[in-house]
Amino acid sequence: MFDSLKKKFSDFVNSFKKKEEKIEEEEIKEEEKVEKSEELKEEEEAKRQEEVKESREEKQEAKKEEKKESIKPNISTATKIKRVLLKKVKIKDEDISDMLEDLKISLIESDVNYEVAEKFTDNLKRLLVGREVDSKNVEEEINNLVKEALLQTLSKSGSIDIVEFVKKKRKENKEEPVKILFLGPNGAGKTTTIAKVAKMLIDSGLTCTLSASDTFRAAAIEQLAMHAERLKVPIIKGNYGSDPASVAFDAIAYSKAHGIDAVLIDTAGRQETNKSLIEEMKKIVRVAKPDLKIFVGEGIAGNALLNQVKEFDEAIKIDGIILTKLDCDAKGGNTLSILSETSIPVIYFGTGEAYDKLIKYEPKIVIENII
Ligand SMILES: Nc1nc2c(ncn2[C@@H]2O[C@H](COP(=O)(O)OP(=O)(O)OP(=O)(O)O)[C@@H](O)[C@H]2O)c(=O)[nH]1
Ligand SMILES: [Mg+2]
Repeated sequence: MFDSLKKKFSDFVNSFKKKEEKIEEEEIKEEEKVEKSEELKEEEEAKRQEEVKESREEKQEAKKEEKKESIKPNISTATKIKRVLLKKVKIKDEDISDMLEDLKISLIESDVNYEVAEKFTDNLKRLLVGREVDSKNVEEEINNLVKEALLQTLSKSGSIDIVEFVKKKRKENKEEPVKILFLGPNGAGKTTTIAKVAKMLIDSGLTCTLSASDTFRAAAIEQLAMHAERLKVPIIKGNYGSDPASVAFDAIAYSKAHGIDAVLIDTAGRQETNKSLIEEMKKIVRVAKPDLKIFVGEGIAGNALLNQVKEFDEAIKIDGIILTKLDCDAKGGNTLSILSETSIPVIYFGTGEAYDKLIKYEPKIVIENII
């Protein structure tokens, strides 16, 4: 009797176990199903994003092509007849007047200052009208002359490679760190650019200290300190409201004592119209005696940028310009305004928020954006 009870009990336990196993199996299957459907969803989302990206790129490409199409000479009938008969033809006003108008609009749309765009196209007209070009390639020759004129203006005022500059200065003077001051209007990207420059120096085997000389804006010190921590570089800070020049002085003294190659000095954003803040800037310059004073401006700032550059230059003499946010629909056309109206070199473009998004200025980037 006991045996039969035992068997019954064991059968019951076995069937219960089997049921449990079945439930477990079903649960696992269910989980796998959910995982698979999530994976599928992720794949579909990635595919969708890829498609959106591709279509955006296609549209941008099409836009570029459209633009290229629109900025080309519209050769007059008289010139067309002459080029059949002659080897060389002279460019006439009516061959290029529409093209120059299109170019002017394109320049203004690319953030070139209006007067600069007008001056540039007027000069171009003077350069082109009456010029003899190969009759078989009139359009191509005119296009090349336009590009050449743009290139000439955009390559006007040298360049500065910050890494090479620091290396050279340190070779000349091993006692002193190289001091680089960053200044410019509010929110232009000074602090972010400092972090990018620090990364560039570190990657080239150089050392640097950050000077938190923006003691004015709330959280400015913490913002720079966060970059210092990420980049593992020393930072010298003061209290909010303390003298920014004395923070820079301390950072220089620290770097000198520790044999550090460069001091990157952050400053508070200021408008060129604010007299007392410009005076404060002058004091920082007097105390820190920077080797480079770099103006950081937004590539998307149109006419305002040229005024800012001129005013800052007048107050403290700027050595170089970094234009940021070129990834935000900016075409860098204001480079043409700066290089036409001042002799200050544009040295780098900021093309994103990440540390590696700082590229050397190249005229061809702007030319490609304009035409
Ligand atoms: N897309 C893009 N964003 C940038 C670039 N450079 C800076 N930024 C962003 O612009 C904003 C302002 O940058 P900051 O570095 O704080 O500017 P700042 O000039 O130090 O600002 P203030 O100290 O307040 O005057 C931040 O959100 C940055 O991430 C760039 O090249 N591209
Ligand atoms: Mg800042």
